Amino acid sequence: MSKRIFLDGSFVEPQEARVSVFDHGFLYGDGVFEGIRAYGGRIFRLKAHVERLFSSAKTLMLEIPYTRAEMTELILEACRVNGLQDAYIRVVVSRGPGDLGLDPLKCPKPSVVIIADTITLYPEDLYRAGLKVCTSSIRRQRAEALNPQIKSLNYLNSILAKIEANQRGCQEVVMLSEEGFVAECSADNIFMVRGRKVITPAPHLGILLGITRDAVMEVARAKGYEVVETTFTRHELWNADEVFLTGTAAEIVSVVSIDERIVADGKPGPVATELQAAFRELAVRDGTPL
Ligand code: PXG
Repeated sequence: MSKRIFLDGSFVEPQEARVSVFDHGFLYGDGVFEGIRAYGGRIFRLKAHVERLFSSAKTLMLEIPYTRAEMTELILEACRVNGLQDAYIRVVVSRGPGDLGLDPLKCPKPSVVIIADTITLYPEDLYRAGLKVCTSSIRRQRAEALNPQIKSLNYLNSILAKIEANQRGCQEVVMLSEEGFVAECSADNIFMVRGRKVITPAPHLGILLGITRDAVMEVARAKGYEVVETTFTRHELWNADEVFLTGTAAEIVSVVSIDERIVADGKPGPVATELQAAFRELAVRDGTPL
């Protein structure tokens, strides 16, 4: 069954879900988005996603034409109208139609789109085998240029890195900060394990503050690990006991090879496996019911 899509005030059939070619989301990547998951009839960390959407929009001075409560309800409704218990939800707020100049003042009405559908990012055997990743020559853009905390429609920095991953036969790509420290991946945050420490790049390195990252840090603390947000280089990453990635789509996925260095014994490690199970357990229990 085709999924009905929320567009500017009502749920419409997919073939009617069209936005203008004059929309500055299309012309300039001027807009914000969220990717959200529902597990077993509950939307995971819905409040945090809505909050991040509004924060991204605030920085861009993009006025979302709904309150946080209304947006929350619309996201829940997008799952309900499509009978989805498990879903991947994409919320997009773009600057809306304007003229051909980039001035946002010429765009009086933002476009709001909510697509609720299903997703599988990586096939299940990749979770069992672990990912091969490489470092991109493209540095994560610095916060002074475009803060990676803004989940904007302009993903070219990530896409340029992802192109390199594709060319080298890697499933994801490590992006470094301008200074050369490990920052994050093209669409995932990164963690490493050393003994009982679960370590991830600190926010000041210029990363998207992932909602899965947050949940994984919580879960790791609850399991008795010491969680550290810090600065580290690829040397530490290559020599870690384990490396794994986190993201709404990927959840938690192990990395077994980085820049042709095999991580530990080349198999997904016990900590990532334990945290993955704990995360999945949290995800079905913790969300906002539909
Ligand atoms: N870093 C970046 C740059 C991201 O785009 C994450 C980290 C993880 O954040 P969350 O809040 O999801 O834990 C993201 C996730 C996808 C997809 O379909 C994911 C993202 C963007 C576009 C597509 O996997 N963002």
